[in-house]
Amino acid sequence: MRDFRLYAITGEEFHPGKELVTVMEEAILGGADIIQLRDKNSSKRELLRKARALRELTRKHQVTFIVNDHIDIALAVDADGIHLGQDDLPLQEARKLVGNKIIGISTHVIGEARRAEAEGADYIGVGPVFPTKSKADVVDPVTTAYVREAAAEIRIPFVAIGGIKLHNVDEVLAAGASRICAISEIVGSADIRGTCRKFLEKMNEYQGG
Ligand code: TZP
Ligand code: MG
Repeated sequence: MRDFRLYAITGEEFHPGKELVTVMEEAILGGADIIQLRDKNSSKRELLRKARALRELTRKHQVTFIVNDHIDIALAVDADGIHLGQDDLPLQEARKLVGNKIIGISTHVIGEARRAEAEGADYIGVGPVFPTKSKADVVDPVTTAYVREAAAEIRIPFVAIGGIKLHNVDEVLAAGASRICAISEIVGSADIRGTCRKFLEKMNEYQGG
């Protein structure tokens, strides 16, 4: 897959009164290079409409577009890939459906990361690093200890996620993450572009970019 650094996920509850596409375009203009449609509430028709709009946006800006959970929607709009959790369709089954599209897998412990890598995931999520209000199912924060483990061992790209803010991202970068994902800190920001740029500046500090 095309590599990425700043992963922005949709979270419409964090930007009441602002359009989804406008918000995600701001993130892209700030430097987000991969966008995920994550929406646990909409109907299939509504999801399809949003996915089409975001596919158009991400094509225009040539950034990667991932759909969370819904393989059918990802295929319908020709997204670049899908993102699946530990309770979603298993990776090997998903692979049969999506062919060589990107498959990302959420992981919470190193064993899940190892399995995802062995089964051919294109990238993994590592988190939630910190407490987060953006995820309904209760998973205890994995802390930066898991980021360190992933950095030491996992060879496919991994992205740190969960409660990551401008004020704590240094800890995550110091633990070895080179890709960062956020929902609320990005889409809930009054200055989305500026927030994304600041994330990237911090990443550059650690990575000598
Ligand atoms: N997976 C692990 S944590 C999380 C997801 C989808 C939510 C991250 O949201 P936020 O607002 O960046 O904490
Ligand atoms: Mg899922």
